[in-house]
Parts: sequence; C-alpha cells; structure tokens
Amino acid sequence: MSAPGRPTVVVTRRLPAPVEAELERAFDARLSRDDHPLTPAQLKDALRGADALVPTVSDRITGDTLAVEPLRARILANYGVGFNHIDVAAANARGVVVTNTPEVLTDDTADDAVMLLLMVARRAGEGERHVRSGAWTGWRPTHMLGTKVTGKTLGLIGLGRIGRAVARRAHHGFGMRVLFHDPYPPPADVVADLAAEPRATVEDVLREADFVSLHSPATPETRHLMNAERLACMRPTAFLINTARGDIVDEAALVAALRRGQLAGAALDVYEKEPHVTPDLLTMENVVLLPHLGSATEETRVAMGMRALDNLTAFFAGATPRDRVA
Ligand code: 8YV
Repeated sequence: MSAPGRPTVVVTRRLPAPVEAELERAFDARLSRDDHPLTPAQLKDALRGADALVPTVSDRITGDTLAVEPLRARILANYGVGFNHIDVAAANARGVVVTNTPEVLTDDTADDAVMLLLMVARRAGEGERHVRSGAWTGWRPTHMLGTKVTGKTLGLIGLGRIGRAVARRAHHGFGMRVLFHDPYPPPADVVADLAAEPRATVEDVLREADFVSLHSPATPETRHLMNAERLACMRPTAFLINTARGDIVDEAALVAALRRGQLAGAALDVYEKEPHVTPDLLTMENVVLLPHLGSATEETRVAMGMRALDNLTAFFAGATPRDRVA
C-alpha cells in the first residue's frame, strides 16, 4: 500500500541501488524489475497511472505518447542530460514539466571523449583484438603504428560544459591546440582560460583539425551536421569522435567517407539508431565503437539519479526544479 499523498513515480530502467532505495523512501516508486525499455503502450500506461516518470535515453516519449487520456503525469524527470528522446514541445503543450541531469556527468563524458580520441589515434581497439586473437608475434619497430596526439589540433563542435571539459583535458593534458565552433559561445574569459580559438563555421574547424570531437545537443538543426559535404572537409589524416548523439552524424555518409579515405578513422560512443550499429562500421579496423558509455561510472550514475530525485522532490514541493528544461 502506498502512503497517502506520496506521488507515484514510474522508473523505466534499473537504476543504481542507492538511487532506487532513495526513490522508494521518498515516493511511491514503481521500479523496473526486468530492466527492459518500456513499449510505447507501457509508456502511455505510465503517463496515465503515475504522477511522474523517470525516463532514460531508451524511452521515446513522442507527441503521440503524450496525447494519452487521461494524462496524470505532471513531470518527466529525465535520467540524463540529453533529452532529444522527449518531445518537449508536446510536453509543454500538455503542461508536463521536463527536467534533465546536467553537470554531474560532464567530467565522465569528457573522459570518454578523450579515451576515444586516444583509442582511435593509438589503435587501441585493434591492438587489443590482435593480442586476444593470439596473432601477436612480438614487438617490432614498425608494428601497429598510430598517430601522435600530443601537440596536435583538436576541433570542438560545441563548447558547452562537456566541450569545455574536453578542451581543458586536451590543452592542459596533451598540449593540444584547441579550435571550436559554437553558435552560442561561452564568455570570452572562459574561452581565453582554455586557450581555445573560435572559428566562424563548422567547416573552418574541420579543415584545420587533426581530431574533431562533437559536443552539440541533438536538435533539428544539428541532425546530420556531419553529412557527406562536411565529412569531405576533414583532413584525410584526421579522426572524428562522437560522444554527443548519434543523429548528429550521417552514419551512411561516414561509412562512405571512411571508405574513400576522406578521414583516417572514427571513434563513436553513440549511434543513429541505438543499439543498432551500421554493419559496415563493425568491419572497419580504423573505427572504435563503444556502447554509449559516456556517463557510465558508479559515481556518476548515482549522482544522475540523485539529481533526478532532487528535481522530483522540488517539483512535488511546489518549487521550480533546478534542471527544468521545459
Ligand atoms: C546517459 C547521456 O547514460 O546524459 C546523457 O545525455 O547520453 C548518457 O549520459 C543516458 O542519456 C541516460 O538516459
């Protein structure tokens, strides 16, 4: 029996144990037992039957989902900073508040981008496959040579929180020169601290960079931002890194560009149709593929849950949640 007055909260996926315990303490929490993404029908049931939903990137909450009657849910406390899987305009139109979990995952996602950069430059995935397959015959001066990272030029598409954290690591850790394009750049003192150089267009960054790392939000404007034309602007020796959202890259165009040698390699944490990965990418040795691990540490996944909880608590106390995005 739920205590009277306790809001009912449907949580779509398993969350770290301390977060689930806190959710059960504070709310009438309906936790996921089998950790499967909810079907569209189950999402609609949740919106009809609960006061709040804690969705993740694996739940597509569309205008159709939000058109349910009667609609009981008043807040979608998303577990994650990106919320392109939620039709925010439709939520707004139905008076449903949407929150996300920024900041707590900035460092981990930046670490993930730098890890991918190093992996693809130094052929880490390929090297590991080589050792595990038993093919390694021993050290030799010309074996599996990669690309030097220190002192190279990093081009950032987007200089928000995560882009800046990547810039800090790259500049202070690897002595990299950092270029960026951002239609909404941070204040000049922040840019100066990072020794980052602005460029007027995405293409300007692509032409100069040895490594291009994507840090834009997924919006209709950034969909396929890295299309065939832009991929063709990259240097044939350059690498593309994506820890943002899959649909920022036209995956078919990326395969074609890699085949043509228009860039040297790619390292991806996110995909256009997750968890589906364009099969051609699986066959390419110069491509590093990770399963959307940006924020995947114990510490951060707990912090994300606590942040979603804070948003719920504020909302049900009648305050504006700090991470309200709509
Ligand atoms: C999350 C992410 O794991 O926060 C984001 O936007 O991409 C990841 O850190 C995922 O979104 C959880 O919903």
